[in-house]
Amino acid sequence: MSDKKNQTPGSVEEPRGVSRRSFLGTGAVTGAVLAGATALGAGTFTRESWAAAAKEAKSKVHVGPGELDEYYGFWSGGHQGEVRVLGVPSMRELMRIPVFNVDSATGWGLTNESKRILGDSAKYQNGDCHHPHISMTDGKYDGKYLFINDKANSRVARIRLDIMKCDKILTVPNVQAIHGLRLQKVPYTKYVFANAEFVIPHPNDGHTFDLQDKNSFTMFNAIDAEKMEMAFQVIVDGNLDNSDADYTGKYAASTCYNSEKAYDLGGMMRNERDWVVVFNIPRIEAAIKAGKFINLDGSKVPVVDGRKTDGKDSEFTRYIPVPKNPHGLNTSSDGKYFIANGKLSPTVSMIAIDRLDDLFADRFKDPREVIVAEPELGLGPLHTTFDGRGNAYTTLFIDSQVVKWNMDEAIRAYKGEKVNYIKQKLDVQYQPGHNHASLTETSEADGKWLVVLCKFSKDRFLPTGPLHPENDQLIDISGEEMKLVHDGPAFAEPHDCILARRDQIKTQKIWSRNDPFFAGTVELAKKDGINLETDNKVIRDGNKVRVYMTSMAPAYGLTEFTVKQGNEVTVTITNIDQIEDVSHGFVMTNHGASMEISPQQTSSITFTADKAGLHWYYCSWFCHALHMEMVGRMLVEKA
Ligand code: RUQ
Ligand code: CUA
Ligand code: CA
Repeated sequence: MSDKKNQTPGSVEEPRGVSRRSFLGTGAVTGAVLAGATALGAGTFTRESWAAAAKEAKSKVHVGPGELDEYYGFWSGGHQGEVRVLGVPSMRELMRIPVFNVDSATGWGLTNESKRILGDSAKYQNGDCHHPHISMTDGKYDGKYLFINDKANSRVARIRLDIMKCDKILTVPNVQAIHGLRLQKVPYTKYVFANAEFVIPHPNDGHTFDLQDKNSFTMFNAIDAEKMEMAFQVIVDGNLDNSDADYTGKYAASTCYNSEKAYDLGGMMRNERDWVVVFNIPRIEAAIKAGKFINLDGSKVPVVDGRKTDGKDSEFTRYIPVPKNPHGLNTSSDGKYFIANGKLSPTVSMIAIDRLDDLFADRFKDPREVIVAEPELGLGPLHTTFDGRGNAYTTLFIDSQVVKWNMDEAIRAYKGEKVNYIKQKLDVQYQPGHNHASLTETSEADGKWLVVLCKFSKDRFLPTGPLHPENDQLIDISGEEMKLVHDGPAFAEPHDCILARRDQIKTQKIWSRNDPFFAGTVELAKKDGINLETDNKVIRDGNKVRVYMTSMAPAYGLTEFTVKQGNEVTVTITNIDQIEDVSHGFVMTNHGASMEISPQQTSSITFTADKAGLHWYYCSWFCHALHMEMVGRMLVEKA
């Protein structure tokens, strides 16, 4: 039966005659299983509030044709493996940056340049991105790099924001599943901090499968952000989920949901409290400098042991008990608190960063003395973000809400004062994971926009079969009241996103001829005595044939080349167009070869000419009125 009352203005008939409430009922199963909750917070949204929000949306979100957005948004592409670039507040998708996936349009994963960057891990064609973060100087985005994790194959990638291409990928050794990822904020992003989630035996060679073995553990990882090499690893108790760094450059903190080191659901929920582990970066650096480290399982990376021994803390870490299976870990933009989100507890735990020196100096009897508040917010708190005005916004997965609360008032309430720190609860659609306010990870948090990344969209969009899009919602937080202004369907699954002011990102209009992105290819051409900007030549080297040509709209420098059947052919093309936006492509039909060649770029791709006969190649980016005519032939002679 159609339930018109609960429809979004402008939406179509309820799909398949199922009411919104019954959709919500289905969703409740997920939440109920997690926390033993009996009902999903269906909320109190009405047709009237949606209508009001929709009206608001028109004025706030509308970015007219030809107008530019105020913010860049970088979205994780989840297990699709890419990074997406959006304009905010319009939520228009501007670009996709392939990273851990294979991309037909740009040739990522197919070209020699991308394979060089992918390195040994080019054999994996999947990835699972969660956490995109922009490099910082003095606690502000410097616009240089964006880093992102790959949970699936334990990698970390770096994207150069001037060209919006991935330029480095590192596989973290001796761990499984890089999940939480955050950057050092101060004095600059020297380290990328990356949590490896799963506990594994060391060496992981089948000698044991026992997670309680003393050599079964996971590690906290620090990566040199400029070199994209491992800096150090820290062995920890329990597992690691999310993390963040502080505004002094001294501490990083991570949540652990599996302090039990269990291998099953029941086991992982056994303890009422798990913990936040805090890392003392200067102490770790000092130990490594003094040579006090070990190497693990054949790797050269310095490793220190941050586990407790006989209940005694190591010099590198402190474990702060917090309830229960905590998930997100967020540093408040005022630099004062690490906030651990309770997930199976309705609370978040506020850790005072200015008490951590005393904690490491062992001045407290109980490590929980660093906790200054533990406000109760609702069911399933996952992540918290900040508006720079003293308010925090926490997603409640099970309640399907975002709760706005005041940090100072939560601290006063913890001391026993009667204050209501909760300012507003806003229904979101549905089951939110991450949320992210504009500039929230920096000291410049400006409290304008909040993106809430909902895991379920249910009935918010036209139905697309059993697989639904996610729903990334845009909320105006500039006033006292949060207002939902936009629904944005997204493909699997943008766990997290980050917003930067548009003036913080500076991009190149066309490639520089000496860009390191294709320097390896330029180097090889030099060995063949080729001038890439002028030469159109075929070099024969035994079974290998290297074809060099230019491209300028609407023609390739070579419209024909001949090889022998079975030859390994490398086609290297330099786009000598200087005009912004005149990208060419190269596709060799029936050979699985495709690549982008943007203005002043050199791109190359290698394939086997295994079929005798004539094979057309063509330009794949519409570059000119005569784009269809931008073709050539590969003539393959019978072996
Ligand atoms: S985690 S939904 Cu992969 Cu960022 Cu929290
Ligand atoms: Cu060049 Cu189309
Ligand atoms: Ca647990």
